Amino acid sequence: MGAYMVERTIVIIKPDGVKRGLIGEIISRFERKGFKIKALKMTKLSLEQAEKLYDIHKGKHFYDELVNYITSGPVVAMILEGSDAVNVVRLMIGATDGRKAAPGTIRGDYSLSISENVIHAADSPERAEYEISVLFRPEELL
Ligand code: FUP
Repeated sequence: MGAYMVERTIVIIKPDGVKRGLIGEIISRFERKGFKIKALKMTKLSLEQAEKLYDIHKGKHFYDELVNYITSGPVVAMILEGSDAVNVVRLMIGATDGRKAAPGTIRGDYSLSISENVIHAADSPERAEYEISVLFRPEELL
């Protein structure tokens, strides 16, 4: 029910996606879908940024591996804007485990792993704003 809202979300192409040369492919999918790219950069996450990004997973068995992994190499972070952006981007990236993600989704097409699953995207509008504040400085936003 109700009208769809134009919202923004954050996507991070993870170190495996960058190393494997999937940056262009992934950005292209979001552009063709109709999202506006509102910010875009390649960066390497500090330990502090990684711990903030994954604060909700602290204490879980995979937390240390997760933080080590996301800080292991460059990532590409972008802010996308469009109708119902958070949900639509989550549909486009697919289930967490690349083996279970539907074909046609980014993880479904490019990953066979739960930890090296190519891409991260915020799972709520509130979380998107928080993660944007972790990855981007105010002057980097349009
Ligand atoms: P998602 O929102 O699909 O990225 O998935 P989660 O928030 O559940 O998990 C965040 C990240 O933790 C995943 F991208 C990969 C990693 N993870 C593991 O490495 N092992 C697990 O069992 C679950 C998640």
